[in-house]
Amino acid sequence: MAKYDALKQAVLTGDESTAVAEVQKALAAKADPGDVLNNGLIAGMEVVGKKFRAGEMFLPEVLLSAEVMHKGIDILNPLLSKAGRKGIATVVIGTVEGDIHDIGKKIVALLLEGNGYNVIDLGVDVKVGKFIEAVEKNKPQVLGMSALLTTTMPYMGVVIKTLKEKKIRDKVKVIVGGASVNAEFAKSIGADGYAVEAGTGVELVKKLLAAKK
Ligand code: B1M
Repeated sequence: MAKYDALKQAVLTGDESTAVAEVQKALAAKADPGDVLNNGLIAGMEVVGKKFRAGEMFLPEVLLSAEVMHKGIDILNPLLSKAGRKGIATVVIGTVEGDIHDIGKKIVALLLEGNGYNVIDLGVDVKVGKFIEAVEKNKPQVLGMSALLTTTMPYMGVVIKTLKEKKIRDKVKVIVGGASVNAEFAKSIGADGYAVEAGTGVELVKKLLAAKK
């Protein structure tokens, strides 16, 4: 059996007790928490995404898989954060108003934390006022927005426009992501960057901050 196969299978079948046991077993065997996240939990969720697109899984099953993945992430979270907490820079992140998809955003936030960034996660269905308030109060180097619906992605443009109106657009790099977003759209709304998945999201943040220096 390949590494983390049992964990991936537990995410796929929505088997919480096995998933929790497999995460604990891997950690007890001194596995790297980031490896368990990427090659166990996320890899399992990727299979779920593929099966859903192929019509082989339905929303309630996907939701159950997501919950199981979150239980695993909850165990890994303190270890991931502790491993990399250097506080290189601050990132404020949230899923935009009208959108409650939080799995991808949470993964991006986790990987950023694992890479040493301070992450302030505003959650889901975040209104423009809350984004602005968080930028003004915390003075992050990066603002990240996630949207999974074609109906909610234009809201990212509303936030950027408001940052400009408040004259704080040049104080923060803005990155966007989520299943419905692409590089062309990101450019059209004036974002500084777009990432297709969490790993490239971290690379993008590093690149933008290095260019700022
Ligand atoms: Co929703 N949903 N959903 N859903 N859902 C999608 C997005 C959809 C594509 C499914 C479909 O119809 N094929 C579709 C959107 C269609 C469209 O607009 N084009 C859809 C719809 C229509 C809806 C509802 C409207 C359904 C309804 O009620 N009729 C409704 C909307 C609710 C709302 O938000 N107001 C809805 C509800 C839900 C659930 C609540 C059931 C659940 C969300 C649970 C939760 O998040 N807590 C759900 C789910 C699970 C999905 C799918 C199946 C999976 C999303 C997911 O978690 N993927 C999704 C279909 C799909 O994408 N295949 C679908 C796994 C995750 C790891 O990937 O989120 O893409 P993702 O994140 C990636 C990258 O995109 C990137 O990194 C992540 C990790 O690699 N990334 C970033 C994400 N954010 C980033 C930010 C960055 C950088 C990278 O920088 C800031």
